[in-house]
Amino acid sequence: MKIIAEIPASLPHEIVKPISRGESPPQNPMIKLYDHPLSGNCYKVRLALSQLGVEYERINVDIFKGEQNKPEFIAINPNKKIPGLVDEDFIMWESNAILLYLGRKFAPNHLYSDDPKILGLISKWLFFGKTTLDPALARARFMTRFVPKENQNEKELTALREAGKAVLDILNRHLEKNEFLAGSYSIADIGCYPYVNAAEEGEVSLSPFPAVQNWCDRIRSQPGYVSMED
Ligand SMILES: N[C@@H](CCC(=O)N[C@@H](CS)C(=O)NCC(=O)O)C(=O)O
Repeated sequence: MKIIAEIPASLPHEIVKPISRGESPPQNPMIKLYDHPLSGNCYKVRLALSQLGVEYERINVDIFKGEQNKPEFIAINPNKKIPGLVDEDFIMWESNAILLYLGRKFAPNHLYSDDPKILGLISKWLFFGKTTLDPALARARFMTRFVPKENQNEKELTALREAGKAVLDILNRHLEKNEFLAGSYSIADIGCYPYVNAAEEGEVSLSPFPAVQNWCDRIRSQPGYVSMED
């Protein structure tokens, strides 16, 4: 399989070294992550790479300048969205699929399991994340934070915030009885955390959901945790 994986010269990039200096899996050549600091979908991949102890190359795609629409990026993701991940001659896009790929690639590790039931639970929450959670909470955050007030659609925003609360209610009920989404801490939590943690940027309060707040605190205390801003 031969695939283009050249870094477009126009995109700034840096090497990110893992915080935790445990057993690092061999990485040659280095994984490349096409990324943006304000993207929750990219952040979940950065968080997973950090907690897996993987060194990687972080390449900034300025989505606010439309760099995701350049031919060199479309060659990586024809859907014109970040994150994109290039591992030697293998390309991945779709953030939660990337989490599954990284979890399996670096197995065994504490974030992933091949046990059919655990993998089923992990997949369930990652699919819920993509089909239900992110479309409500990520979209509410995007509309509130990045769309100028005069272009915001209040009716749509209200519906998104209500959908976001319904998602948080589902999570809260689960987390009242469970420390993490799929048993122990896993890529399922990493996949769902970024837009829950950023819910208030979309004016969806976390206060009515204490079990969700405690879960966010538990995630922040996991080894190798990095924040969205790191
Ligand atoms: N389902 C995709 C969504 C990716 C996505 O929406 N990325 C945003 C940034 S968070 C993006 O690239 N937006 C630019 C655009 O849509 O033009 C995933 O999970 O990877």
